[in-house]
Amino acid sequence: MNLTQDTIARLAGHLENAELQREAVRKITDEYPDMDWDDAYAIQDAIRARKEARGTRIAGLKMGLTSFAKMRQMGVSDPVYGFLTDYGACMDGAAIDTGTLIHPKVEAEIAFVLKAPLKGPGCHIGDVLAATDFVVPAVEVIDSRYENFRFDLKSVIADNTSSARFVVGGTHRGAEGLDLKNLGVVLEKNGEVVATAAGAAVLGHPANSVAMLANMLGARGRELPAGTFIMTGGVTEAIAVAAGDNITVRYQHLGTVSMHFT
Ligand code: 0L1
Ligand code: MG
Repeated sequence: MNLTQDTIARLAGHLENAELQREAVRKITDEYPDMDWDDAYAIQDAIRARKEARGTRIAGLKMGLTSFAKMRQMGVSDPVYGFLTDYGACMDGAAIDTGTLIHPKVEAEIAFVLKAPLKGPGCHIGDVLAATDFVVPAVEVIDSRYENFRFDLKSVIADNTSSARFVVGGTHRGAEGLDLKNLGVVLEKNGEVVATAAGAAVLGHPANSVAMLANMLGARGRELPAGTFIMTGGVTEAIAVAAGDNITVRYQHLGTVSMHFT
């Protein structure tokens, strides 16, 4: 690690204030070009600790930048992980207030809930499918705290991978008998199809994203407990939304998820 504990705590406060006050800031690597991956996750952990100390519950975990479409869109090359908050959870059909966000975008995702713990290293798709209780369709609303979504991977990890809101659909299915690799997803904005994809867009199969998360956490001595809700990353590029927009995502075999932005 290259940053001191004081600097990590200060940057965590800086980025969390940007979220809470809805004010975009410059990417933190401009000021700290030498920060490393451990520094970046330490800042994310410090943001999580600040929220938990104020009573926020962690609703699950997320993988980000898991599709080639997203990596290309953001000009980065590796997946990242972050956490989801209880106040970020929105019901299917919810009205989401853009006044509480900076510059939201939506991503269609496939989420997993575990019935058994998973711990890396060495976790693979077979382990994930055996440990999966069910899968559900979900839409993530990301909202980078950085000006114009201008960031690099370390800055984005520190900013809890742009996590803001998420909407979970009501149709849950066991993974057995579901062809998650070929599962089709159609994203509509205001009634027009703006993106289409299949589950394979996420690392070849969305269960690979869960395995990668278990392995990334395992490298830090952590595991995924039974019951964890995990969003596996956008199958398409992220779509910008503004007040007045309606989003509906149709998932083959898993129903629809929709929301309205006010
Ligand atoms: O969930 C994601 O893929 C978001 C990762 C962070 C990058 C972004 O804000 O698009
Ligand atoms: Mg996402």
